[in-house]
Amino acid sequence: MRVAIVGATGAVGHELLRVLEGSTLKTDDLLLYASPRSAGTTLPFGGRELTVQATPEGSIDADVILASAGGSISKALAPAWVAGGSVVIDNSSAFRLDPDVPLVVPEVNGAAALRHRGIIANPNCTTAIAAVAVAPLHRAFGVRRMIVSTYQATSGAGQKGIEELLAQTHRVLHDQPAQAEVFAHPIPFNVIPHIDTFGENGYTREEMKVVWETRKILGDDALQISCTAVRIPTLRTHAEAITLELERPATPDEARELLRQAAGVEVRDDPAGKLYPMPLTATGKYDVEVGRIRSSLVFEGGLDLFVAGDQLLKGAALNAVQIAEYLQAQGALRGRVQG
Ligand code: A2P
Ligand code: 11C
Repeated sequence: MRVAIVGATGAVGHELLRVLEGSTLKTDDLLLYASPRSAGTTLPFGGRELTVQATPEGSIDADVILASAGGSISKALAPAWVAGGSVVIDNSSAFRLDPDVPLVVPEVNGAAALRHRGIIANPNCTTAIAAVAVAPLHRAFGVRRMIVSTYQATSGAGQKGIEELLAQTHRVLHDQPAQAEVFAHPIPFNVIPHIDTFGENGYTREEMKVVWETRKILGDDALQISCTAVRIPTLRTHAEAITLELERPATPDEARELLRQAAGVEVRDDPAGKLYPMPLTATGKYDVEVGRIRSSLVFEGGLDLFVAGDQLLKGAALNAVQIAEYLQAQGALRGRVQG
């Protein structure tokens, strides 16, 4: 099984390497690609140093390509990768809404991955993290309306987002002005209700991704969703407050019990013991933390909850590797090197 990572030097790329090291995906050979700027640098994997190469224009000789170098690279190169016989698991938004491309969170709709025609899309991080928590509730109680407010980490903007938070915080603490480059405004000690571009309806593209992608993953076009996406000065975990109107009423106890059984979820819900989801505790964790589960004061029989998930893991690298693991477990990924 030969696996390639395109965008290996980025924030998600680094996590792909770490997740692959602990993965059940049998990787005999790993190829690393990035921009020409990174060609010749090395990254550690399995006790060895692997050399990064410039991403080629055409096909890549790999069974699986994990792509995380941005939408324009995926759009331009994925067709050649597929033509060359690779299965592409793409972390960008380039193909997510394409009807021929499955959009997959394995705990929720893993079987959809089997219908791929070469490309499988990894969802937007905010969407994937919410879907892990909401899908079991949707299955049991039927979510009719969903209102989401997000608290999104700087890693959502890649390595440069993390670096801007750290460098600017240092500057502010030393009484120097913070110049925003990656974000629309200085991020230290601020919250910015602006992620991606604004659309004609007043919502940002990030907010509309939550709407469009959640419907596709849950397979429910009737689901009504509204999102306010906010950037906050944290490193790499997205948190989300979620309100659900349900078709069949649920108590918080029923929801907690259901979520305790759900794959990919850690119920962390003991307010008296100061136990609830937080970026500090969810960072580095594979499971999405869910807590503050309570009855909605607005929607009778509905629920309010708070969710925190590592944006680079479940929101990106982990989910991508889990898709490959799922395909392999289903016998749908045949490596060139058998054994
Ligand atoms: P590089 O580090 O050489 O710039 P992040 O999301 O953290 O910003 O990472 C983006 C990833 O995409 C990096 O690995 C980056 O490589 C890679 N990348 C950026 N531009 C290109 C390009 N033109 N071709 C291939 N990879 C690219
Ligand atoms: C952010 N959620 O936090 C974005 C990053 O659709 O893959 C991921 C964008 C995407 O900035």
